[in-house]
Parts: sequence; structure tokens; C-alpha cells
Amino acid sequence: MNKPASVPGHFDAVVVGAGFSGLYMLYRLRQLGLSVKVFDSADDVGGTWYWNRYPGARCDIPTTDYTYSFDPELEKEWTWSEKYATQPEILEYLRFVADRHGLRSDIEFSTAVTSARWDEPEQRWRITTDRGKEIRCRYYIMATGCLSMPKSPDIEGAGRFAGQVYFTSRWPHEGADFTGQRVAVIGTGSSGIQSIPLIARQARQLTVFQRTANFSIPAHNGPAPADRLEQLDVGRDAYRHAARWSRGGVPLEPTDVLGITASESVRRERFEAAWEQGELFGILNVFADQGVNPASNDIVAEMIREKIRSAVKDPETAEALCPKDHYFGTKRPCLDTGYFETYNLPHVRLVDLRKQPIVSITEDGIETADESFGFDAIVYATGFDAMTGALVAADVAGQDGLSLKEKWAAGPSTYLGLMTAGFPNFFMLTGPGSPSVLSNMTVSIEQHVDWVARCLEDMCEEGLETIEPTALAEAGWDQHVQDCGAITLYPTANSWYMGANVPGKPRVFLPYIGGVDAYRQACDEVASQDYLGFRMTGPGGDRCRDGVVRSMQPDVAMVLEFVAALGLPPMETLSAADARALMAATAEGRPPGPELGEVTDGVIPGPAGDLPYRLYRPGGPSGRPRPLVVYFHGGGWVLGNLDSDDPLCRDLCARSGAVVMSVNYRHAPEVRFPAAALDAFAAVQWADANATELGGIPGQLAVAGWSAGANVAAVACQLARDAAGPRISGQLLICPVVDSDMTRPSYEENGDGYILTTALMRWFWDHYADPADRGEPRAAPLRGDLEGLPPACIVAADFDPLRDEGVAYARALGAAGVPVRLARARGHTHTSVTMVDVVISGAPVRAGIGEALRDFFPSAELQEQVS
Ligand code: N01
Repeated sequence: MNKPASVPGHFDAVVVGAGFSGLYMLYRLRQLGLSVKVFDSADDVGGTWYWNRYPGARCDIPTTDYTYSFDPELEKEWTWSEKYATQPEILEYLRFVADRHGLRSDIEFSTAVTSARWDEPEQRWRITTDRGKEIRCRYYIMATGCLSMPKSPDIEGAGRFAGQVYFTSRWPHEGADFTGQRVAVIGTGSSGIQSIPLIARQARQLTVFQRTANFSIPAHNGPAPADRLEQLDVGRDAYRHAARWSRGGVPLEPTDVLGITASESVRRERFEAAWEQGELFGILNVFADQGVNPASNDIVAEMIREKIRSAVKDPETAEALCPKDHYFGTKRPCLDTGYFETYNLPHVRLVDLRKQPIVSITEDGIETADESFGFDAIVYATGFDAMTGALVAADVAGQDGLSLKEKWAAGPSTYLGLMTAGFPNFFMLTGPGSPSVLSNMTVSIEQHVDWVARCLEDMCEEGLETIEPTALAEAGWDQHVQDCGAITLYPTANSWYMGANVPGKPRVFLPYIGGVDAYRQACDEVASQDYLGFRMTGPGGDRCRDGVVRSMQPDVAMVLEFVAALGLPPMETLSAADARALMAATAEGRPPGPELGEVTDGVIPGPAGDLPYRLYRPGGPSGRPRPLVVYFHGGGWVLGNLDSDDPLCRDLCARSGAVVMSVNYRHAPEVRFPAAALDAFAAVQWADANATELGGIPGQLAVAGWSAGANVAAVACQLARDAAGPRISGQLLICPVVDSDMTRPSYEENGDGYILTTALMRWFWDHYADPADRGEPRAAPLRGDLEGLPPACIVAADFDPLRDEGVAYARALGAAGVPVRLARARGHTHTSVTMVDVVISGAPVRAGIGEALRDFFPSAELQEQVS
């Protein structure tokens, strides 16, 4: 039983919403001994499942998984009757839970919260309800659901229709009888797709108005899957634990099969198995790359289109039902029962609004650009103002009276999707920036509720009374949420995930797509690191450990995890020969980089024998001269060759439109300092003298390099300046080695765990140059005279031990009057920017590099060729 409010109208916590999240939050707050009041505008528990009563409403995650796990006894006492339970059964379940734990006594039904104001002097929230009540609470928790605020009809004349009007999201409790009626359904998202087959059973005539064709797979509903029940019987706790640490909140091994490389038979087999299984996470896991690679995605999409074509008899209708304007999964796919087959019924018709848009709703029907339709009833299945709608509609005002609506005018900003700066003690359950709608909601709800409960318990123990995120932590999380979305295809769609379904809503990727497991890890880390990124106050003292919980690009982190799992020996423990062999082996099977016009190999004379080179020419008219970039590969003067940096050179060539000449140089330990630098300078001289033969434009030559290759490129520029030629138009230095001082902070911060380690860098130096030589400008160009050098573009990566020397070189060049562009590779390591088509987040950085290269050659011709 709840602790009563010690002062009438004063509670420890107020929760809005009595659905899955609100009920469990109440249960946990009570366990902490807090006084709680829950408000819900409905007259019973259920939340989403109270309102969405349209015919055919079911969950789309198997109910064995879409269920609470906090109460093992409850799990024993409740058995779901179907694989995907109906809305009435889910509602019954929530009623059962509420009764079992006596939760109703703390819930005020049929009461909406109309405003919530943070009272700074009192350090309390002031809550008002539509029943005129005003109450105070320390913690204000919105458990209002992600899909609870119906989108208002944005169709001309929507209020004019004189017949029956229904919204799937607010279906009448007494139901609707369409027998003998002419019915219109507008919208073909999950709600439309679930209800259309059932409405068709009653209606005399059913017309479906479709704006966007949607992907849907058969739910194959029936008894709960036997294998799932067996797993639960054998080890319920282990199963639930696996769900909590899975990507989507349902135990499922993510596949490593790539769509682009799988054979046709493997593709077909995997797809058909997922189709037969009829589960959302299964069909989203046919290929590991379907969410990021358009070609792979299209394989799945086309197989679904084939299924639609074979289900729908009329070819024109079938084609209109085939989704073609978004990648599969980027709008939430649906699970259906006989949806596409419904269009084979003689009284059902599809109107494709792309061909004939709605002009207006009229008094007796709908008028499109081509036709007038008469109806007895119109059903709006037009969706929700998702994820933020219910939050901003609630008139929440934090410090200084700033409302959530104002703060989020350009899109939501949260820390972990749980809190937002400026709104102390205000929690959102499954808020924007958390996995929420991309996951099994029940797992994500329990995780959020447990986190909030633990946080309040910790605060209580330490005498802390307020908590709110810092601006730094919140900005870092917002960035991470967007970074995670940006490497996927999701932002390309006009989906409600992007806020694109509501006119005027800012286009921002709303949920967190990094995975339930990764998210839980981040939340746990925050809590265990003294609530990193939160500011807490109270009689127990003020405290704030400020910081960003995730600043690495998500795909870079994945690569690091993958490499760590390989358990490779550290390079510096190997001989040079073995290290070279290991490097070559790890490069096998990587994506080749872009196709180019021409790639040819050759040799040039070096100071001590021939040096191999590879010449990359972009596509386009052959024979047309272009500026020339002489490139030097990375590898610490010990490793690497023309092949090691081949994808990067292709990428640089394609992006810049210049001819790229990658030149190999002599390596240590066989030949030590300054051989590599002298070879580089000789190569630049030769390229300049032979520019025309190489397809270059005489006098338009730049140098480039990565890592140790950038070291020799930088040295070549200094040698060219000292030798009064050749004239170099620019130097591109990607994560360069420019100094032998290994004490800068970036060595301290990033010296271990990010592939290029301090130990490896020391190994490189030891192979390359005697300690006495390492201060020489030909080894450490930062220590040289920097005046009169060519314009530079320097790339410095956040998680690179060499970051600070790159930045120092940029600053020193600038101070010496050299034009410099410093490109920060945010969230990247020393190697990740170069991993073409592996680390997708590196592409924008390389796009900037391509632009910098073009800027070295301001000839209108090159700019034109590239654009
Ligand atoms: O809403 P939606 P929903 N003129 O936004 C169309 C969950 N859910 O209620 O795509 C004409 O998906 C709109 O067209 P377009 C689930 O997560 C789950 O169906 O914007 N058409 C679209 O076709 C789901 O994703 C279940 O071009 C208009 C449709 O209306 C989410 O809730 C069941 C229009 C809206 O589709 C939302 O689903 C139900 C206009 N002015 C819901 N405006 C389960 O199975 C909108 N549309 C658990």
C-alpha cells in the first residue's frame, strides 16, 4: 500500500498515465516507500491499450515477450492465449496486474493533468488537473506513451462530414457496426492494416485511401510459438535476462550474413524463414546490412513486393500496394492477417492518393482530384504525433518558466531519453532519445522504471533532492542519438520516427537506434559513475560529475568491439614481417572502395632504386588532364603498401576528381630514417616533372598522406620549400605523425584500446629512427621552419594518440602564416576515417577532405568536373 501524503495535496511523486509504464512505475515507487498519485484521463488502466480498441488491434511483438517480467508469480498466473494477443486480452492483463498489486487506489481516473510548473524556491512541481485540483510533488514522471497523442486530421474539410466518423486511436467502447455501410478508411499504417480486413467483413463497400504503400508481413497468428514457450519453461529468468541484453528486447542472435555478398539461395532461404516466422525482429534481421546498405535493403524489399504481387489479383492494385518510396524498415513495418488478400474482394477498392490526392472531405464523402465518393462512415487511421506529442501537449514548464514545447521547438533534446536540462526532477518514461518504439516496449519500460527507481533510491540515501542533466551531457547524448541514426537508412524516410508525419514538426530522428543492450549499458554506466552528466542537489550536498557518456561514433565502437573479439596479438609483439602479414590478412575481404575510370600500376626511379606507384584516374572523359595528388600510405614507416590504402585512394580520387598517385617508399627496419622521407620527396619531384604523362596538369600538384604517410608528405613539403621546388599547391595530412614527443594529453587519453596504441607508436619509432634523429624536422616536421609551406588540411581524430600533435601542427602552420583547415574527425580513431564503406560515419569526414583537396586547385575546370 502506498505511503499517504504527509501533507494533503503533497506527494513525493506524481505519475501521468496508467498504462504499462505508469503502472509499473507506481509499483516501484511504492516499494521505495514514496507517496504517489497517478493520473489518467481514461476511466480505467490500460494507456495505449485502453484507447486503441479498433477491430483487429493486437500487439506486434509476440505476447510471450510483450509482458511484464518484474513479478515471477504474475508470469505463472497469466497465460496468453495467442502468439499476438488482441487488444481486449492485453487490456484484461493490465487490469489483472493492477488488481493483483492493488494499484488502483493510487490512481485518479478520468483526470487529466493540465499543467505542471517547477517551483524553484520550493523545489517542487505544482500540478493542476482538469478537475481543478492543484497538488505538489517532488518528482514528476510522465508515463504518457510514445503513440498516445492522435495526429489531428490534416485534411481539408475534415470537420464537414455528416456521417459517422471514427478514429482508430479513439475507438468507441461500444464498438462500431459497419454492416451494409459504405466505409472509407484513410491511412495504411499498422492501425489501418490491422483493421481493414475486419471492416471489410462487415461493410457493403470499403474504399481505402492510401497515401504511402506500406510493407507488411503476415503475422501467422495462432498459439504462442512452441519453441518460445519451451525456452520460458526451461529457464524463464535466463530468457528474460537475454531479452534485456538483446538489441531489440526480444532474445535474437543478430545475423552476420550480409545481403550484398550472400548467395541467391541463402538470401531466399533466410527471407522465407523470416516470412514464415511472422515476427518483426525476424524480418528486420534477414541480413546484417539491410538497415544500412540500400542494395541489401532492396533485396528484402523486392522479395516482399513479390509476395504482394502474388497475393493481389489485380495487377494495378498490386502495384499500387507495393512500397517503393522508402527503404524497408525505415517506416515501421506491419504485421497483418489477410491484409493484401482483402483487396481481392469485389467490394473493396484501393484509391492511390499519389495518383489522385484528396481535395476535400465533403458532407457526404470524399472528393479526390479525379472522383467524388459517397460514404456512410469515415475511419481515420492517420496515426499519432509520436514520441513528443503527449509530452509537449502537457504544458510542462521548468526553470525560468520555459516550457517543454519552447525548449523543444527545433526537436527534442534529452539526456538518455529520461530527463531534459532545465526541468529538475522531471522524468520521461521511454522518452525521445531512448530505444522505446524501436524495441519491445515492455522491456524498455521496465528498464526505464528500474533506472528511475534506483536513481531516486540512491538520491534518498545520500540526502539529495533534485536531479537534472547538464547541458554538456544532454548535447552529447543528442549527438549520439543522431550519430546512431545517421549511419542507418532511417533518416531517409518520411516516417513518424522522423516526425515527418506531422506537418510543421521538426525533422529529427526521435528514437535511439543503438540497441536495447547498448542503451542499458550506457544508462548503467551513467549511474555507476556517480550519475555522470547529472547535477544533483540537496541537504547531502551539491554534486555534479559532468561529462558525455558516449562520444565515439557508433560504427567505430562496433569495429573496435569486432577487432577486440578477434583476439589478435598486439602488433608490437610481432616481427615486422609477421606484423605485415597480419595487416594484409585483416584487410582481406574488406569493401574495395569506389569504381574509378582507370587504375594502373607502375614504377618511378627513387634515390636508391625503383619505387612502385599506383595511379587512380576518376571516371569521366578520359585523357582530360586533371590536378595531381601524390599520396603516401600509412603504417608507421614499417607496414603498408599500395594495397593497404587502396580503398582510401579510390575514395580520395572519386571525391576530389584529381588524379591520385599512391607511391610506395622504403620501409623500416630494413631501411631506416630518413629513407622514407627522401623517397617521398623524390616521388614528388618526379611527379611534378612528369605531370603531363601522368594525366596531370603541370604546376597543379598536391601531396597527401595518412599517419606516417602524412609524416613523409609534410616533410616533402618542407624539403620542396627549401629546394625552391617543386611548387606544391596543398598538403593533406590525415592523422599525421608530426612529432616524436609522446607525452601530449592525447597519448594519455587514447594510448590504449584504439588500435594505434602508445606501445605500437613506440615500436614504429624504434624501427624507424634513432632517438638522436627523432627531433630532426625530417622526422618531426613540427620542429621545422614552417614559413612558406603550402596550404594545409589536417585531419585530427578524437580518439587518436596523434590528435594533439596534428592540432599543434595546424596551429603552428597557422601561426607561421600558412592557410590551414583543421578538420576534426569527431568520434573517430586513428584508423576509422580511412575505413571506406566499413565505417559509414567516416564518409562525411572524407567528403570534407575531398572538398579540401578541390580547394587546393581553385581551377574552375576541376570544380566543374567534380560537380
Ligand atoms: O499510424 P501511422 P498507425 N492523408 O502513422 C496516413 C503502432 N501501432 O496508427 O505514410 C492521407 O503508421 C499515413 O500516410 P503516410 C506502430 O508502431 C502498432 O497506423 O504519412 N493519409 C499512414 O498511411 C505504428 O507504426 C500496432 O503517407 C494520411 C497512416 O495514415 C504506430 O503505432 C497497431 C494522412 C498513418 O499510419 C502508428 O500506427 C497500431 C493524410 N492527411 C499501431 N495523414 C501493433 O500492431 C496520415 N495518413 C502493435
